[in-house]
Amino acid sequence: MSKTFVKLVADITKRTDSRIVLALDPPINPYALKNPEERLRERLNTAARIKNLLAELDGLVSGVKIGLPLIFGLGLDLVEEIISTHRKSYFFICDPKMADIGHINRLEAAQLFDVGFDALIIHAAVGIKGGIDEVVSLAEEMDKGVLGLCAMSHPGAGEHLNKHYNELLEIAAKAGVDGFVVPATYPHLITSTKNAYPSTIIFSPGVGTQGASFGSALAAGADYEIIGRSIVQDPFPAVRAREILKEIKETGIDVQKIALALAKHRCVMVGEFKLTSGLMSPYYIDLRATPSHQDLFDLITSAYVAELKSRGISFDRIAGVATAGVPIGALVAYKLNKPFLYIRREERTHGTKSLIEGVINPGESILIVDDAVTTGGSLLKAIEAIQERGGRVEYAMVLVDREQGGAQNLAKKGVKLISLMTASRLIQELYLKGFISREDYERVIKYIQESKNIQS
Ligand code: BMP
Repeated sequence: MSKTFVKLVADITKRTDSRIVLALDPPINPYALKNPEERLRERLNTAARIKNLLAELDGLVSGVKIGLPLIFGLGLDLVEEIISTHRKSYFFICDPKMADIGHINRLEAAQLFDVGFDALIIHAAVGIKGGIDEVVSLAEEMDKGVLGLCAMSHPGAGEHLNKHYNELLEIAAKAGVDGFVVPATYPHLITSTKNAYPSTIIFSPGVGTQGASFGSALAAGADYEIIGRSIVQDPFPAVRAREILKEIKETGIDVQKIALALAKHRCVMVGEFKLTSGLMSPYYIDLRATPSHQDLFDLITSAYVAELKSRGISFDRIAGVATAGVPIGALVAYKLNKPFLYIRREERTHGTKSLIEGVINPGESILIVDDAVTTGGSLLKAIEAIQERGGRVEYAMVLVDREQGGAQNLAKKGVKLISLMTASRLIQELYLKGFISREDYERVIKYIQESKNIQS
């Protein structure tokens, strides 16, 4: 156990208040260039870009994890330079996923610790004796940390590695590691690990690009989320990191309680369903019946109210979108002491032929409320109807974002989507609480991921 590493992690986190560890895996392959000068230039340019990136992300992420692609690409001298430039801002973890005999592990570890890494990751599967033990003893001599990899995030990890999770966790713990690497895509493993070893730090990869939602591993019990491509490959990494931090904080609402109540009252189901759009979906969210369950209805409408208050959003009226958005919007408006109107599904065939029932005065700011958003079609129709009556729409609010392009489509119209949870997060909760099987969980998450790709 390295008190220094644990303290370093705690000190930096105190300053940044960020539970993100950046996985620094930029695409690099200088060996594709055959001219030595070009190769060197490529390395120096990459190192300079990384230093700029780390300067930009200062205060937004707490740790940086560097893996073999970057070490191969830059060489350890340049990695050492990067670490020493940013030593005060981050803790640095090396991720060689070590898995050799102890003697070799120790040779590798000595070099990695000497260039400045604060901790490294080793596969628990190599076992303690003549495996992890040599690294842990070296780490103790050099006052560094060791993290035990006990499961992995990709689907194939379920074929063998993750089946042995409990044994591997016990090995890592007995070896005296300072932290565990546990995948966000298998959230029940995080929860059981935290229960068994509450004081050992858990680092969870697999959020963002690999499918688990931001904040979901933390909610399951992890201490840090390891995030790579979602930040590194974004054209504006610092802006993206800020958004992700916000998203992580937003998961602070009673997602667990709401998810449980939704499942109990069968307002969310897993199976085969036809959506309003005609598309098929392996899960279904239907909040039309929520007013029949007072506990759930109160929980949901209170969550809308709390979120609006905490964001300090101001508006003149609330418009509910038929069908489920009408009772929810009406109660939220009542709780906030605001006037209410609603948007019909179809125009009236007589009288005004309007979609809108209620009053809008020209120039007023209208908050739209619905239960869930898929691609944003119904919300866009509502926005248009409100604008035709002279109203302004800055925000639309839903309980669940099905992550199929709704937020992006609204943004194109200048409207910001506020969602209390993503569908991935909801499905994760159902899985953790035993409402759905591992197979169903994987099927739904895969569907959500694939529909996202279709949209983008
Ligand atoms: P990304 O957010 O781009 O998917 O990156 C995840 C990072 O976490 C990568 O550096 C990868 O090597 C690492 N990782 C993982 O994805 N799954 C695991 O099970 C263990 C890991 O270390």
